[in-house]
Amino acid sequence: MVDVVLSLDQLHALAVNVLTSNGLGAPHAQAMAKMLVAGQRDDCQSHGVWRLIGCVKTLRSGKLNLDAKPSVQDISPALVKVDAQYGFSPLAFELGSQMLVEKAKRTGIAALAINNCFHFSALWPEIEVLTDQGISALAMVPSHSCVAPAGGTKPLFGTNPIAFGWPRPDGMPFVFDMATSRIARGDIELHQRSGSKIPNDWAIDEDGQPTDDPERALKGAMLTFGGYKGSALSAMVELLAGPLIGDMLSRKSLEFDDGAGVAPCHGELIIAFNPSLFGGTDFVENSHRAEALFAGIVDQGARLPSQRRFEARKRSVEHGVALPAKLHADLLNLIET
Ligand code: NDP
Ligand code: PYC
Repeated sequence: MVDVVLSLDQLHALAVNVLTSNGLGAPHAQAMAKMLVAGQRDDCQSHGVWRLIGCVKTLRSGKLNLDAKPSVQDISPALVKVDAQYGFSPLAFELGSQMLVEKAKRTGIAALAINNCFHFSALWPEIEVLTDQGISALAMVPSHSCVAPAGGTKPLFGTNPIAFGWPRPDGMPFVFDMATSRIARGDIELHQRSGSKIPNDWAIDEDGQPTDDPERALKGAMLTFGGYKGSALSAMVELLAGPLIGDMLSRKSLEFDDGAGVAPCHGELIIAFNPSLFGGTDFVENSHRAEALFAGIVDQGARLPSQRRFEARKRSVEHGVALPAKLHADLLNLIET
């Protein structure tokens, strides 16, 4: 079967149609479609429009507040909280991020804590909203328990991504966005969908043995990246985006799911830094130092994180995106008439 090529506008319209026809309120549908189309556009397959399948399962589960009105609370000069009211996360971020930027610009450092959100997207689209406004940022979320701590064999942590962004004066920002597991769970699910094997160092099966079978990996436990180092970072994500902000650990989020198999519900923490306040009169000099670091990476033939994504973005803006015909058909089938 040949791929189906869609422009980004066509893909956005399809995603909105899938979401609204399944009952999601229009502002949420717009924010979610923007997020998933950005993933597809940047060739981040694990968090692209394939996620609409799980999204619709969540919409139909009765667990999500379809018309949630996120409430933004100005807690202190450096802290804004958004209660997502058990809706999806992208609209909550959109509504809270402007106050986050204003606070970071005034105080030098500020945090946005989002509570009670169903979250299943990549973090770099949020980071780029901040770097576009001259802000450096760090974001993290737990998910559902599916990753064993280093030295253990049972799921405890989520895949718990950490993303970081640094604005650059003349070009795309420096951004990395990575699961603290070996790979995003979405990647294993995509291997399951296509019937292909996975590398046998991504996960262990239910008996604690390495496996190359995505099915068995999903039933067993994923592994952290970098052994005990990734394990410690994953625990940090659980703490900072969980108990610190008054929200669920990945284990609790899975209990809350109660077998429904839908998107994880929990909190998110985003910390924003204003480089011009931190740097003061040395701001320009500090920017040059940052650029020298990036040059030191690329000048030896290494690449910057996000470089692959930015190249994919350029291609997609020019030529649209090619969806496998089966995925396109599956998305059309999700539309309720
Ligand atoms: P990858 O391991 O594919 O990539 C992680 C980061 O490393 C990216 O920024 C990537 O940039 C960069 N990178 C990859 N290869 C290189 C290289 N050779 N040199 C320099 N940089 C490189 O991603 P993950 O599987 O860890 O995560 C994928 C996505 O899943 C993330 O966006 C994450 O937010 C999302 N996720 C979301 C979760 C949630 O609960 N919401 C849970 C877990 C993951 P590039 O993109 O350009 O390749
Ligand atoms: O791919 O690991 C993942 C993931 C978990 C929640 C959303 N994405």
